[in-house]
Amino acid sequence: MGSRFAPKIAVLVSIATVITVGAALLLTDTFSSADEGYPKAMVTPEMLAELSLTPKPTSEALAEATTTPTPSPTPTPSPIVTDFHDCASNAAVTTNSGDNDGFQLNPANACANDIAFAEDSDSGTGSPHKCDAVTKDRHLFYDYGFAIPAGSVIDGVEVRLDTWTDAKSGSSYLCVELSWDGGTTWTVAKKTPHLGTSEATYTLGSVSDNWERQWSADEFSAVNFRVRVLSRSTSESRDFFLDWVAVQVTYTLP
Ligand SMILES: [Ca+2]
Ligand SMILES: [Ca+2]
Ligand SMILES: [Ca+2]
Repeated sequence: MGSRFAPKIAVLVSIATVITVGAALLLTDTFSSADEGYPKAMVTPEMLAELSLTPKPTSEALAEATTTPTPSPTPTPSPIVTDFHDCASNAAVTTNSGDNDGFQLNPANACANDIAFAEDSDSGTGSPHKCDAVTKDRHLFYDYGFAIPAGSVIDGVEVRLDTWTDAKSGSSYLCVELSWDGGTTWTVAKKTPHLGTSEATYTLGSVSDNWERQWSADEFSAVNFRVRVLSRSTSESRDFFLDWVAVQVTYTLP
């Protein structure tokens, strides 16, 4: 009987030996090759299967995915500023305007920002000292070359005056009125502070100042839009100089 089972026992002993040696080698590898003396992590097939599973979406994530996104609000169009435009035409007002010759010397010089200027010499004939007086000179400037798209909302109009006088006495200033119908009807007047004896820049109106009326785009055409500049002073010997009368419009596209 002992001889009958001897080969099987030998096989079992061999298997046990292999297992023992294998375990010893594994332990040796585990503890001898770890960098800091820690054992290598053992990853089981179950752990691998767990790692490779696609995570189930949570109910919150599903709700998020199926919610219709909120549409972005339509952006408000930004106002457009034309920059200051030069005039291309001018004309003295020849009735009810003091000497009735406006800026009689080189009036077109007021249509460009440079060293050349227009002059209204010894303006007017007397009081009262206010914008709507008919005793002082007036001059029209127009044809500003605006091309504002129809339907635009006009946000503001600015008139820039580069101007000065020959002396400080006379509390001199300039008034400006605007027309939208070729000179038939005029806005309220705005005026500069008292002028000095060297060139200074004054801006009447602002990017949000409509001069007390609602404008339409076509009212800035060469035919319709007019600037009227009025020289005012308590002195009849005052000379007014005007380098530039420019207009800038701020508008918003429809
Ligand atoms: Ca004059
Ligand atoms: Ca200037
Ligand atoms: Ca000029």
